Amino acid sequence: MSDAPVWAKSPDRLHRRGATSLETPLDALDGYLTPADAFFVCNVAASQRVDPATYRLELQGDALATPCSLTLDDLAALPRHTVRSYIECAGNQRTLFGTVQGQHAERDEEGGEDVPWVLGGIGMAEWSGPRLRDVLALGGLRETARWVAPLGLDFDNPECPIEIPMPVEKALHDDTILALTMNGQPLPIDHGFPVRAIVPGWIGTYSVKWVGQITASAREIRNYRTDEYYVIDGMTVTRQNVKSSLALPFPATMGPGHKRIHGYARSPDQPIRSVEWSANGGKTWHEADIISPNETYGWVRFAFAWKAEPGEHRLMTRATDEAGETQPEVCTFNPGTLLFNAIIPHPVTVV
Ligand SMILES: Nc1nc2c(c(=O)[nH]1)N[C@H]1C(S)=C(S)[C@@H](COP(=O)(O)O)O[C@H]1N2
Ligand SMILES: [Mo]
Repeated sequence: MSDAPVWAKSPDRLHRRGATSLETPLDALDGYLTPADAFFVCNVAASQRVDPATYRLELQGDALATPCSLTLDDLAALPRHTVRSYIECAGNQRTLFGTVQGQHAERDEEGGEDVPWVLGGIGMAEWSGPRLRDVLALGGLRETARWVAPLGLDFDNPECPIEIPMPVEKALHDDTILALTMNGQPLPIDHGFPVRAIVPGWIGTYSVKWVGQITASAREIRNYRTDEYYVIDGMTVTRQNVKSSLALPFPATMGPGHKRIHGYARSPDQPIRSVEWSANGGKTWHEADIISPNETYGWVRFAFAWKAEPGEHRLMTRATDEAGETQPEVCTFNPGTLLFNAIIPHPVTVV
């Protein structure tokens, strides 16, 4: 690795997780979109520094009739599409398998590092840039195309090329874009400057940062992440699942009195129908208020009033999306500790 600092932004507002990742303290957020300086970072190595002047996006592969090399101006000249989407690491909340369910990962040193996320391996932003399908059209995408794999320029990593193949249907989806901006500003270095993929609803790893090459092929493109790492029961994980979590430290401590408790709930591809909360172990549930936009691909911010009385409490929340998908009481364990989405009994001590 070079001598450049691991992150371009200050890590001070975030929790360090492993050598190269940063977790958002959800309790420090007060709105719908996550500001870039508070947005979590899930990096396999140091953030890549890319020179925009010499940057090229190489389009290649047997499913392109006219492979080509594009500049940033070429990308910026295409019609822009804006998507408000959260990105959540597949391993977000993985430590809760241990702290809530008493289950511990069986794989440690082998393969990639399991980032020890608590609640904040997630962020919500407005992304804008050309649709991936319009970019692929410049390379003359053939009917034979089955797989499309963006490649990250952060080659100086211990794992492998970060080249994440997705089926062509997802690559051609209306809302799959190559983002040039985040929350109306050029992409920050830590979030993929100058170009990143945004693959809404799918686990964060598909949203490849610092994209320098895209391969389109009739043949399956293999990668460690999709073959081995992000796998449950032999199946590659793609879609996220329905979750809710409180915007409180885990565990939380607070003084007594009337409180307004906040949190975030999300479904990968549906608006949220309801968020319920319980302070008595799930015997009775009450409706929380949704106090933000409620959009496909977005999370929602919710709030409820709770009278904090001295003692030990467990506050639970349960989200249900418009399709009726809801959170389980227990999340089935998987050795990769991925996709933890059980109802969380959030420990709160009132002193
Ligand atoms: N090139 C590259 N892209 C990457 C990664 C990476 O390490 N290198 N990490 C992925 C993972 S695992 C996640 S969860 C998201 C996180 O996006 P963020 O760092 O902008 O929050 O980026 C993805 N894209
Ligand atoms: Mo991740």
